[in-house]
Amino acid sequence: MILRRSIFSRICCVLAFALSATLSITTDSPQAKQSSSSRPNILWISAEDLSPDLGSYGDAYSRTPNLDRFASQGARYTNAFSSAPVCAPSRSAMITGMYPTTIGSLHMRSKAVPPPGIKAFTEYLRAAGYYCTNNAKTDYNFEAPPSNRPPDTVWDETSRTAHWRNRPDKSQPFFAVFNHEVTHEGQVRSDDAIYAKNTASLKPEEFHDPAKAVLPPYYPDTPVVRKMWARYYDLITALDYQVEKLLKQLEEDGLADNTIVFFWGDHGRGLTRGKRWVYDSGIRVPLIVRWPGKIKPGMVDDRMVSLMDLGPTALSLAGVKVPEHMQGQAFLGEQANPREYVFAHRDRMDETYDMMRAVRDKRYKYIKNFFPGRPYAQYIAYMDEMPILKEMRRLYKDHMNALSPDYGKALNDTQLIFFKPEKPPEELYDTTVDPHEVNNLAGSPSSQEVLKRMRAVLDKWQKDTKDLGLLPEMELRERMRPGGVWHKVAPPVVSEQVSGDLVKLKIGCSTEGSSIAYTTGEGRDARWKLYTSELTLKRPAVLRVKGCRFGYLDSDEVMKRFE
Ligand SMILES: [Ca+2]
Repeated sequence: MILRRSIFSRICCVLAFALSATLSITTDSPQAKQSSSSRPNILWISAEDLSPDLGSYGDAYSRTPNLDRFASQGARYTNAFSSAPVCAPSRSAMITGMYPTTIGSLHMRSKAVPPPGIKAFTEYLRAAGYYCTNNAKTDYNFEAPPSNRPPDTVWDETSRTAHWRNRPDKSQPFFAVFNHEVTHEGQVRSDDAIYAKNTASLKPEEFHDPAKAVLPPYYPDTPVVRKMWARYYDLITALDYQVEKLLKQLEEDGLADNTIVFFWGDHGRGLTRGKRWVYDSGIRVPLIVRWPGKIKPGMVDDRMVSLMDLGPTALSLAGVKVPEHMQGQAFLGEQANPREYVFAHRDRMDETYDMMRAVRDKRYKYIKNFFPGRPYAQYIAYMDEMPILKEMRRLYKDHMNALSPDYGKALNDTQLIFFKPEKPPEELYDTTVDPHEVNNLAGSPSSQEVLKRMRAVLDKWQKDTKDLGLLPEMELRERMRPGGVWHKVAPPVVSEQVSGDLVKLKIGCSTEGSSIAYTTGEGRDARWKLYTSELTLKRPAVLRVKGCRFGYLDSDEVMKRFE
């Protein structure tokens, strides 16, 4: 325990130190004055719970004409992975550029407190003069009550109306995110009315025929499974229409040539043995990047990319130095720094504990199961709502019940893997010949060399990145937020210097790792900006400031009136 405690506090110290060196970017930004014309806009189009089940990725069942055309205009990444197979941990990695296992956001929905100075990468973009919008999901695993929204230092706008079109100065470069929820697991299994609404844009011939579905070998072939599979693909076609609408808006605004567009899924498909597992079905995602004049149209890029690299890549493209503490690595722009492996983790999912770690190179996947005594198919209330899983559990019951006519034959050996009472401690798959990861090579004599290499890589990564997974969650929580009491950022201190009509203002905050938001507007709809350097206001004026930090309550607001 003492050893673990010291490791955690050491991480905090190291990160705090690393950040004190990079904080100058946030507190003083010469880039902000730079001309915007040379700086590209960046647009992220993300989709929920989406594997690379698109026509451009060679899936003949999928109807995605607009995304396929978009892919033909840019680069399609064939080895892109999320760092976790579920929303909140994956999104915590994406927004900070850090491994959730390092900063404590590894458990699904945990309201973690990251070490000081772990900021949203968008703060560095805002400091450099970008207008940053998010429409609309956040789910970063750090949000504070009562609003459960990220601090006002993170985005210029985050809402269902957030849009690059709202920026007051149209010459300001923007970074805009639009997250599409239509493919989320909850939509796949929604009732018929919601499903009909979600797929209203599809023509009758665009719906997917369940009879023609190509199912993974670990699913039983039944009408229920085929129906869910086809519905997921119908929703992908609905997504395809939504993406097209957004790309058209970019063209209407004359911005397509100076905007780098990223399309990606936040983790793998929201179907059984996909989402929540570190198999490729849970972590491999589509990633398409269109960069006019720079990326050759229609190219295929097979470099290893993690979604946590997206933030550093945005910084690299915007000409902002990637902070040294960030574990994500840019894959485009001047600071591109390619990686050989991606890593993934699975920890508590809702109410159910498990712990898996995975490392993937272009060919092999190695998985270490830290709780081999627990079955894959542990009950998780929300996950168990999925009709495919209900069907599989029904068949497994028949398979095991000697009184059933299907005793011993309801599921085949591949379909039974998911229901094994225990897991192997290690799994190794050759994804080039076994893309569904059902043939575990960990015990195969001819695979021992690969197994040793991958095991050593994972072990080193866990040590290097100070993996917090073995710490009981209650202890982790107690360290992050003793007694369950939320930390609150100290109120910022404003120092002023009046000369004639003008007031010069410097703002500081004593809470380590905090950022400062300010506005000169009054009322609830005031637009909060990120404070980066000395302000000059003309009297009469109002200044409102507050201190913010991920995992903390905002400070009390400080208001000054200059008559
Ligand atoms: Ca998701």
